This record gives sequence, C-alpha cells and structure tokens, in this order.
Amino acid sequence: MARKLYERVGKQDNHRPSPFSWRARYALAHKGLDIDDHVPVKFHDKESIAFSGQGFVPILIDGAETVHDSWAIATYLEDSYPDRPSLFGGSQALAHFMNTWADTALMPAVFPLVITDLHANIAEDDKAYFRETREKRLGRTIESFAADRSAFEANLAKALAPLRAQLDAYPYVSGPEPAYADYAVFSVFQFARCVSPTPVLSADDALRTWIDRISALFGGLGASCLRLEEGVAA
Ligand SMILES: N[C@@H](CCC(=O)N[C@@H](CS)C(=O)NCC(=O)O)C(=O)O
Repeated sequence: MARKLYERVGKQDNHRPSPFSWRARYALAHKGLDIDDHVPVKFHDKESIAFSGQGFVPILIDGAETVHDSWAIATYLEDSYPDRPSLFGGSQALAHFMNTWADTALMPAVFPLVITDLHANIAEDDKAYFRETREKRLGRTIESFAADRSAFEANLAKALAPLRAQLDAYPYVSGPEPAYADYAVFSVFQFARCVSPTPVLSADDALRTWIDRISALFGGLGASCLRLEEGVAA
C-alpha cells in the first residue's frame, strides 16, 4: 500500500521545515509506518494539492485514504492502526490540548523570532506569495513586525513556563514515554531550527535536553532535517 506525504518545501526540495509535517512524520514513525514518497509543495502551489479539496499541507495519502491537517492525520493513524503503539499515551484529549497550545501559544511566540529567516529561506518563486499573505495577516511588513526582537524573546520566555513545569515533573510532555503531545510541541522548535540559523533557545537551556531526546528518536529523525547550517542558507 503506497503511502505519500505532501509537505511544505523550503529553499530546496529536501528542506522541509513545516512544523505540521514534522508532526505527521513523527506520528508515522511512532506507528512504525514508512513513507514511500515525500512530495514537496511550495506555498503558492495550490494546483498540485487541489485533489485534497483544500489548500494546506501536510496531506497524507495512505492507500485509498486522503487525509489533510496534522491533527486529523494523527487521529486517522491512531484509529487505522490500533495495534501499533498509541500516539496519545492514554489521553487523546490531553494530547489535543497540547497540540492546541503548540499552535496558539508556542508558535505565535516563536514565529516572530524566525519570520524574516523563514522568508529568506524559501524558494525565490514562493517569496511574493509568502510576503503578500503574511503581510495581509500581520497588517504590516514582515520586517517591521519582527523588528523588536527583545520584546519577542521576553514573550517567548513567558510562554515557555508551562512546558518547563511539565518537563520538570516528567521526562516527556506525555509523561513517562514520548508520544504525540511531545511531537506537537517539538515540531515548533524543529521548525525554528530548520528555518533560522539563530537559535530561539540559549545554548544551556534545559529544554534542549528534551529536544535532543525527541530529535534522536526513530533513528535520529529530527536530526535528519536539512538545516540551514548544513547548506540551505543563501
Ligand atoms: N492546521 C493545519 C495547518 C497546516 C498549515 O498551516 N500548513 C501550512 C504549511 S507551512 C500551509 O500549507 N500553508 C499554506 C499557505 O500559507 O498558503 C495542520 O495542522 O496541518
């Protein structure tokens, strides 16, 4: 049964920084399911994913099934492969909360710190679409939005408090073992390190221990990201 993952592509085809596709990749790896084909999709390329009836990636094709949205992909995999390791460590509802926290609290705190590097490190023919859609959403230019870096760093420090408290109490966000809640949160840090050469966490930040452990799972899946320092940067 062929399994394909349509993913946002960065500056070149093997640069796949999207946090949402990292979630899908980790969910598939957790279930022990291989991906036969990764299909790179640019921001402005809506034609190649029109078959899915919407304009966002990731999209998973699993045999006869087409599923879009990273959370929908996770729940699809959990329901379709119940005999494989559970993605939700006993509570899908709590994993859903963490997924929502990653999207609505963590991502908005990280995004301003990396948006200019993200724009610099997407394909040339994707830049106009990215700038236009993001500036419409932000109500100003990317550069003026991102200008006050120290304010955004202070904001991120505040946003990280619940994650730090959780990892002080447990080895993983999901408790004793890593599961989807970890991947949802990790994906945001992974996105940041895939698009920006400037780290969002200091070198001695305690969160790095957990990030490194998630990165090392599944044969070093996280380390397999083609990062800027490995040759993607302009
Ligand atoms: N809630 C969706 C969000 C997916 C999403 O925002 N995908 C971005 C990938 S970076 C996208 O396709 N953006 C298309 C666009 O900006 O036009 C998920 O979890 O999969």
